[in-house]
Amino acid sequence: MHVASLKDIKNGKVTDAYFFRTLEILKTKKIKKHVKAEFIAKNLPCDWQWGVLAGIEECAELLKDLKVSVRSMREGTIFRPYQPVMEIEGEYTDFGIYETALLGFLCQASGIATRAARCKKAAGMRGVISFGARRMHPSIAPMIERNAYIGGCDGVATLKAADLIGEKATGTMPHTLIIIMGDSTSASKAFDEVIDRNVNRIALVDTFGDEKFEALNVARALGDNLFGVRLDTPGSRRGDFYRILEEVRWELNLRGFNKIKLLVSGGIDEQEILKLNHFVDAYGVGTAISNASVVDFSMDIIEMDGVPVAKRGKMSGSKRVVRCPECLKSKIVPYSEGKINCECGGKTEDLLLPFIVNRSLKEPLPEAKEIRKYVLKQLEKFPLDKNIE
Ligand code: PCP
Repeated sequence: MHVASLKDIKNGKVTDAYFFRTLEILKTKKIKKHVKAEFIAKNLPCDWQWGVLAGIEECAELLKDLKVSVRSMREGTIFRPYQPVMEIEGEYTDFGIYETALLGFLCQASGIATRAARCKKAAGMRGVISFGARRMHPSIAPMIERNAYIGGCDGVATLKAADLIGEKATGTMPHTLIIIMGDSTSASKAFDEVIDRNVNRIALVDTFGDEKFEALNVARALGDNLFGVRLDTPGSRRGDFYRILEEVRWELNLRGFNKIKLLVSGGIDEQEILKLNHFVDAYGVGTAISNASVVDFSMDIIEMDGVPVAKRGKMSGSKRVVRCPECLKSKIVPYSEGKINCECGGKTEDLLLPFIVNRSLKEPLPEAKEIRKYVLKQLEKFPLDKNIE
């Protein structure tokens, strides 16, 4: 398989060669520099106003064995452009070759978690299920879905990812089952007879016939056993999806099937969700999350032998990021700055906290469920696209 193992990563096999050459030069010239290097994103994809930090748990896996001290934002922290999300302190030659891998962990995971959070913010209490593993290399499916979950998705579709987050895999039924069984009603009946009763019965109603008639057929066939219907209407037939959903909802309600939920999938993202929320109870989101734009983090030295130094375009010196828990306004200040109160009168809290000290984690790593809760809590106060700062 064309993928690197954790052993490859730890052995620096996925490091850009020029970091190795830098190491070779410094070692040959016996140059030892004690540095602080910070990770920031100068901007976010698609004009996002905020990002969700993810990938920290995998960074810990790499950093915990090195002679470094690390300050980091908690995984799941909502951050802004230019805010340092992690800072490594130590001999540059002890961690420099891991820049490629550390950035890879943060950039992709944070893009996925942020897109998931945006979809969840748009959907509110409605369900958002990660359906996108099939769009990416299977070896990273657990990473994709774990970060979709901590970003706010209510469920994941693949077994390995479900194990990773300590949840049951979620899903409905594929078109394949309807094609093999002949129609939605036969497929739904078979599903109802065979599948564990704890699995919601969600019938797919767009394979052969019109969604509203298929939905009525399976509703009459399964009665109270039917939890919901999924519409994955092909693009060529999708037309005005809002009106199709309105019709399906109307026809089901007219015949007393008010409890039956409507789920949609196929080309769904936060904008589609905002359009369809009036009728939809849950969304299956694939490509928009699994193929989310990466967050363009970079790692740069900002202090050397205790002296602030940075390349052009970067602010030198070690920093703190403080945020007011009341109004969630945040600020970047020099590390040496004293207590900071928020203009709203609130006491600010530090977001960049000691994470690894003397080769050990300051605190045990949080479970995925806990990180998700933390993200959802913050999301209550962060609008989708308006800047509250
Ligand atoms: C797809 C499948 C994916 C959905 C759509 C994600 O339907 O259900 O999970 O789509 P997206 O990437 O556009 O968000 P099909 O390809 O019809 O597959 P199936 O019959 O297996 O449901």
